[in-house]
Amino acid sequence: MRGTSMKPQSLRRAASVILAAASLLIGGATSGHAAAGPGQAGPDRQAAAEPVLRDLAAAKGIYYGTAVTASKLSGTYGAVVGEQFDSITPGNEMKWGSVEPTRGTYNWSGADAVVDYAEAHGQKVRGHTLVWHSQLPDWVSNGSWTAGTLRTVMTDHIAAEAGRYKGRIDHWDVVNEPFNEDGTRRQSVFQTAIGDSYIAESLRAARAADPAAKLYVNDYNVEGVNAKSTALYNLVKSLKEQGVPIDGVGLQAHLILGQVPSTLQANIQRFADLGVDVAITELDIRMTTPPTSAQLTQQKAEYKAVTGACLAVARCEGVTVWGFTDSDSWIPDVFTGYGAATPYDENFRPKPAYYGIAEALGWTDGGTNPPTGACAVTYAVQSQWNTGFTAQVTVRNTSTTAVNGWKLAWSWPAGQRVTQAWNATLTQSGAAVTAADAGYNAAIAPGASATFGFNGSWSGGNTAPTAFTLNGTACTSP
Ligand code: 9MR
Repeated sequence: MRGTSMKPQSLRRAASVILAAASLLIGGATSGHAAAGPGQAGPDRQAAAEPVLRDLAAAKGIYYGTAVTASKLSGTYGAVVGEQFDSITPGNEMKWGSVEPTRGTYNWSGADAVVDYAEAHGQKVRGHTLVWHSQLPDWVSNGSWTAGTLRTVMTDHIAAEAGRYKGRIDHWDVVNEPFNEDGTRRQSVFQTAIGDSYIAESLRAARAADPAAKLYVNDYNVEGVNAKSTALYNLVKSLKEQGVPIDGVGLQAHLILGQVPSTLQANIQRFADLGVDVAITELDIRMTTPPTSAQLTQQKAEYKAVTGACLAVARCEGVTVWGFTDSDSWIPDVFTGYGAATPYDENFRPKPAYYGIAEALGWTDGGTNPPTGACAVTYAVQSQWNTGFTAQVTVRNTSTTAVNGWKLAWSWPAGQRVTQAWNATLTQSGAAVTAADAGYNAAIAPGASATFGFNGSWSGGNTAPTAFTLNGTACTSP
C-alpha cells in the first residue's frame, strides 16, 4: 500500500545520490550514471532537461519500473535505467530455467547482477518469477511426478531462490500466468500433478522464505474486467478467506495500440477493494511497424492513460514497463510486423510515450515539447541505379525554440543500408538509422533547416520511411 513516510528504499536512494555527489566533488566518479546523476543527460543523450520518471512517480507515491537484461546494465542502457526508474525486474534471470537448469545446480550470476545493480541505484526489485509453466528446465517440465514429489521440488526451489534474496526483494511474482483465457486453470505441470492447491502452497513457501517480500500472483489479459480477471479475483478472494499470504495482483498489460481496456481502472479498483495491492507489471503497447507519427501520438495517450489508471487507485503500487527501449523488447521476436512498444526508441531517445508517462505523473513542459509539429522532414531520393541510390534529407525546426544538437531517427521499411553520408553522421542498426549533426550544423533556429545527404544500397524495393523523430520527438513528413 502506498505510504507517505520515507521508506528504506528512499533512504537508500538518498544515500546513493549523496555518494554520487561526494564522488563528483573528489573527482572520483567513473560510471556514466554517477557522473550524470538523476535528471541529467547521460552519454549520447539529449542535452535538454528531461523529466525523471522515478522522481515524478515517487512524488505521487508510486514507483516506475522497467524490466532489464542483466548483461546490458552498463553504458547508455545502464545510465537510463539508473536515472529514470526506481524498480527493476529481471526479464529472464530469475526464471527457474535460468537459475536451476539441472536439479540442485544453481546459477545466480544474472539474478545477482540485477539485485546488486538495484541496490547500488536505490531501486526496488520485482522478483520474477518462482512458479511458472514456461521457461522451466526440462527436468521439471518433463519429469514424471506425483503430487508429493513435485510439491517438494517446487517448495525447495522457492526456499532456495526466495531464501537467497531474503530481505532484498520488494515484490515477488510468486505464481505467474495460472489461468486460461476462459478463467479455468492452465494445465501446467504444477496444476496437473499437485492440483489447485499449488498456488496456496507456493505462497506459503515464499512467505516462509522471505517474510518481508510482498507476494503477488501475476497474469496477462487480466487488465480489464473479463472472465480471466474474474477468475483471478475469485482466487484472491478465496486465498484471503483461507488466510493464505497474498499481498497483490500483477496485471502484466501487454497491450495493443487502440485496445487499452476501458475497464482498467475499475478492475484495479475491484482488486483494491478486496484488500490486495495491484501493480502494472509488464506494460508495453505494440503497434505495426514502422510507426507513423499518428501511432506514436496515440501511444503517448495510452501510456498516459494506463499510468493514470494506476495513480487513480491508492492501492496501485506502481507500473513496470517490459523493457524501456525498443531495442530490448520481446515484441518484434514474437509478433511479426509489430514493435515500437516501449517508451524509448532503439537509440535510447525518449518517444512521445515517455512524455505521456511524465505528463500522467504531473510533469508539464510549458508547451515546448509537443509530440508532433516540432519538426518537419522531407526525404527525397535524388537518383537511383541498380542497387544503389542517393538521397537528401531536410529537417526543419517548426517549434518556437532553437535546437542545439540533433539526432534524426527513422526506420527503413525495405532493408536499405547507408553506405556513405555527408553533412551528418549516420549510424545504422538493423532497420534503425540515426543521423547525428555534423557539429557545424548542430544549431537549428526556429523556422530554419538542416540538410544532409547520403548514398545507400537497396534490393527489392526502396520505399521511403514514413516516420521520423528529432531528438525523440515525432516529426511531420509529407
Ligand atoms: O521478456 C521475456 C523474453 O525475453 C523471453 O524470451 C520470454 C519467454 O517466454 O519471456 C519474456 O517475458 C515474459 C514474462 O516473463 C511473463 N509474461 C510475458 C513476458 C513476455 O513473453
